[in-house]
Amino acid sequence: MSDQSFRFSHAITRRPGASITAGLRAVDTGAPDLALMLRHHQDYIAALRETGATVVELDPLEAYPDSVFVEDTALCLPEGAIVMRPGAPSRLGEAAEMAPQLRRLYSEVAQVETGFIEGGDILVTEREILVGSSARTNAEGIAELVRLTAPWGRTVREVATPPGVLHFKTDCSLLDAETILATRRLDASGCFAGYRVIHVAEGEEAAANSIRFNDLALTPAGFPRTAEALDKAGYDLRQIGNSECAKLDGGMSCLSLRFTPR
Ligand code: CIR
Repeated sequence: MSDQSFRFSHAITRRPGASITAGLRAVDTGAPDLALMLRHHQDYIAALRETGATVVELDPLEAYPDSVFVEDTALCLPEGAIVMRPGAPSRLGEAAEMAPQLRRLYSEVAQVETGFIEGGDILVTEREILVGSSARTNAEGIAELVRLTAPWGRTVREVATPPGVLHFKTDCSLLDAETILATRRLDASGCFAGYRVIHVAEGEEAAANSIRFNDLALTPAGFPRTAEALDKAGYDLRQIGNSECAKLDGGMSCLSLRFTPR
């Protein structure tokens, strides 16, 4: 089995700007502290670089308060990149800002033309692309994903993001070619049949938004029982502070686009 779903030569990140305080959130738990978020962001980038990858750091986009969460703007596969169409009206324009960056690294950059779809709802495994329908990702957007990836021989499987959960990957992440880290509530839907699933600890649901990036697994700090389980399972962990992004429903996956352009 290949490991292209978690081995990457590149990542793109975008520094948060002062407008981050206007970022979207389901529940208001207070304004994020930009200085602290920037420190966490630097720790995150350092961990990505530690694996030998090239990390492109983009400047803040003050017009788009949520633009630090670059994952939602594109899907990057080895065959090509696809610019998303975010379902949050305040984020729609962010995707167009990412397109020129992708064109620098990819010869093929496609575009979702209709409907809505955000990268946070897409989990790429070795065998398939899982896409969760959600408040941000609708049937038309999913149909576009199918249309654009079919020529690359990719299989798309539609699954459901649990009600009240922002994105599909808010509740799961890929750990290796056959292992998924997930909340019990998402795994209970049966969407991971055929995969090995490691559950986040009870009460540590926010740890499910982690990433496998080359030899490392990046998890949000503050979830000791899940970290212990992952450590025991043999993953090399880096626990990254996420208190400020968490106020805006963001986690490890949201903060980067990860890819190896062919
Ligand atoms: C939003 O609501 O769009 C942002 N505040 C958080 C986006 C998190 N992105 C992700 O999970 N991929």
